Amino acid sequence: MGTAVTADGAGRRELAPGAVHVPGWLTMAQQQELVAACRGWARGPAPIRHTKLPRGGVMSVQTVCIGWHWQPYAYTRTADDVNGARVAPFPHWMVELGRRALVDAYQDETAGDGYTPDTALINFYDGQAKLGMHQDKEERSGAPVVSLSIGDTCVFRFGNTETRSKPYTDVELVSGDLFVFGGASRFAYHGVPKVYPGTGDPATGLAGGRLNITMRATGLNG
Ligand code: MD6
Ligand code: FE
Repeated sequence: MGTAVTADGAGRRELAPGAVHVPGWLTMAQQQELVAACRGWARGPAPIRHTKLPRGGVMSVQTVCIGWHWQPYAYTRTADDVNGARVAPFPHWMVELGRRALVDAYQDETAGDGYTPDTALINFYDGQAKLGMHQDKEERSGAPVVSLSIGDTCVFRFGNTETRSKPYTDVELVSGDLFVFGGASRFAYHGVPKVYPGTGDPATGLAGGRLNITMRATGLNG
């Protein structure tokens, strides 16, 4: 992966303590590399699928995991609700990308020190896919979540830590944007109520749809 470019002052915004949006953080080359990597993981060892929900439904978003496999509501090393395969390892280049994300989001050269994400959920949105308000709380670590968006623009709804309803702030996440969820915002509710089809640049390698990568530290061993 190339070097992260961030023009400070070019729209970096702290929505709440620890929750930072950095527009245009990924270069086109980085977006292309991420799309290619995600395309590979989507094929296997545990193929991308619509995650089954405990009450019998399925998510409209399609998800593939690396490092650890997430299904509602636990992490395992094997994709037991897909094909039982052990998921692909979490690559070191993505650890480094996550560390650079924290440095740039928090404008602090030391913010990435000691950050070792060990899983990523890779979400793909096509058609009418969306994601309801939720907290990411299966991790036994309060380390930040680093979110990267590629492809179609979406509305990202950033809420509060108490309830899945108002108050919340809607932000548009555009291809290349970084969003870091840490500190006092780590367990805030959030969701994706809308994706705008056809707004992404096919030059990323994504002909359509929206890709979102969230890296996390699970706090699990083994
Ligand atoms: C998405 N993102 O942007 C879904 N979770 O498609 C998330 O659910 C998310 O962006 C935790 C932290 C950042 C996120
Ligand atoms: Fe989430």
